Amino acid sequence: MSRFDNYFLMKEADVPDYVREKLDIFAPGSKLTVKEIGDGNLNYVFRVVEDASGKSVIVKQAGEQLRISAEMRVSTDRNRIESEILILQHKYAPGLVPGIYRYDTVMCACLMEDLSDHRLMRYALMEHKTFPLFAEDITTYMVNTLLNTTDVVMEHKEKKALVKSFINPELCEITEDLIYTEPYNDVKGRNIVTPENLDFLKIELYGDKSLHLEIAKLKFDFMNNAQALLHGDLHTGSIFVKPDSTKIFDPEFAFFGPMGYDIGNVVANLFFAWDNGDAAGDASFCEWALKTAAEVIDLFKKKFLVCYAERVTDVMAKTEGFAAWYLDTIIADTAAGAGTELIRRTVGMAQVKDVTTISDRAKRIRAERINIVCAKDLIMNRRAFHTGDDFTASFRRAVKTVDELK
Ligand code: SR1
Ligand code: MG
Repeated sequence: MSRFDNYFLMKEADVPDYVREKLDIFAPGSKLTVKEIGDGNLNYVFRVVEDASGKSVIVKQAGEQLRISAEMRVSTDRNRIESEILILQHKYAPGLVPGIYRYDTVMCACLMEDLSDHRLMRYALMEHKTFPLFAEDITTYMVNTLLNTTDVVMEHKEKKALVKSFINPELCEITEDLIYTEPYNDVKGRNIVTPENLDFLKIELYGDKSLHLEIAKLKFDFMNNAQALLHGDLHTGSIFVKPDSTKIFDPEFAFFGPMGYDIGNVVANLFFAWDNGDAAGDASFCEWALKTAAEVIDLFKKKFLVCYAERVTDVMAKTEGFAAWYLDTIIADTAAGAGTELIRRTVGMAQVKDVTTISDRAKRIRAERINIVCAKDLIMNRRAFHTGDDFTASFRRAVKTVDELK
């Protein structure tokens, strides 16, 4: 019998006993220091350090209520999903995800590698730090984790079994609501709108019926196109960086969906980094952010085609012309994924600090409008996006449009 045989939400004081019970890495009786360092909207994250040796481990536990809102309750099974996908991704993208030492479906917690020598990418970007390896690393991660879990590569019955084990209905419902519904109608009254932009958003989002039609199509594609095993929440708060290393973590929204959703999230979050850099007048950082966004698209395409040729197993997927057609649909989905992320982080309940910390009112209003104008182009004209330059040209056009409207 152990006090960890039944679920409860741990406090810092519970964690040393928990870690000693689950892992054998600390010396018996040694002093362990625990700090809760969670920064996301959902979970509790404890860093445990053995004072004498400096050895450390992370314990991540899913609470029954979300940190962002006590009224929102989401299955704690998300911790199993996160642990299992990280174990799988470690196989496909070694070195690019944290190691999982153990996970526990009773306490809904996992014990994982401590990456405290890295920084959360969003915060580093908000200091306008640049990461030359990022486009290479994130595209290797995306091609390897996404393409290898499609029916193009994976044996079809094995893939269907994986689809089943990564059914993630409650976390998907959050996405269906926050990304594909509420930004367009505020149906649950949870949107957060900068008051000076309310009239603009009423016209551009709430009142635009042709936009609603495209979002409806995208919503049902997100829900029904089990193309690949997605990270599901691939923003810069789900990425740790240091100059020579990138680690992608926090895939609790994982499920089988359209891969452009992940790729588009990365691109949109580089645009948020631009917003912050531009408000601070850091032109060279802004150029890096856009150049990197373009490289993410172009490197993804290049590596995708190489990996496709090496790994394709399905006979029909080897048909001449199919790989290029399939990739083109992924890039259109990427444009849509970038657009929906730009919109939901501007009006939805979960926003991004890159934009919300812009203290100059006029600059923040401008940044939000640029994001919305670019987003609509990305969504409405998604099939016209093919190259990295197409994406950054859209963003630059949005800047010009908003500045000319002033
Ligand atoms: C209620 S959860 C809000 C957001 O936080 C997560 O990180 C996801 O991005 C989700 O949409
Ligand atoms: Mg998260």
